[in-house]
Amino acid sequence: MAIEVFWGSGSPVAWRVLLALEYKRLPYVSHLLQFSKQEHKSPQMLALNPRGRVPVLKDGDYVCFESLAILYYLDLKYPQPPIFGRTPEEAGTIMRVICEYQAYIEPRLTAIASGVFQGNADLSGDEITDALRSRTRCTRSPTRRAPSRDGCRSPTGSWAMPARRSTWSSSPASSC
Ligand SMILES: N[C@@H](CCC(=O)N[C@@H](CS)C(=O)NCC(=O)O)C(=O)O
Repeated sequence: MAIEVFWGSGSPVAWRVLLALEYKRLPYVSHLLQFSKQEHKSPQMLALNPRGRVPVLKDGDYVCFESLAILYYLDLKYPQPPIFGRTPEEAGTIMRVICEYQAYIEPRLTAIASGVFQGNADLSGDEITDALRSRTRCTRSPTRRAPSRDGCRSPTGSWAMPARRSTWSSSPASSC
């Protein structure tokens, strides 16, 4: 039975799942739902995901939602090629970047996207600028803090600390 994916246009978390399926070259049936018609809140969809959000993945009788949970499921069920690393060190670094993204970047991106697309940002112009700068710093961090073979120790020897700490810890908005 083919994998089915329920998703919505413009949803980055849904793109995660589509990208993973493409990366793993898994055949799947795509169900593009119309947010404007509230198709993701239909009784059929709420039966799959009571939160009424996408993406949702169905693989035979198994149903999964939450994009990262879906990726994790896919990686265990269809291991090649792996998404979450080939070694414990790679896995640790990948998970660290995911956790940093979720904790420090995503809330700011959501605020920025909300301001840009819906015109209802809670942030002032200065805060948006700071959030954008913060995002840029975080995006660069994985290469700057590449792990050595003995784990997540950075080349400078400090544990997961940024190379130029002063630029990361100067204000609450740049806490990543
Ligand atoms: N943490 C969830 C987020 C899911 C989510 O918020 N999806 C949005 C699209 S990006 C959605 O379905 N929004 C429709 C709604 O809330 O009505 C994940 O990673 O899957």
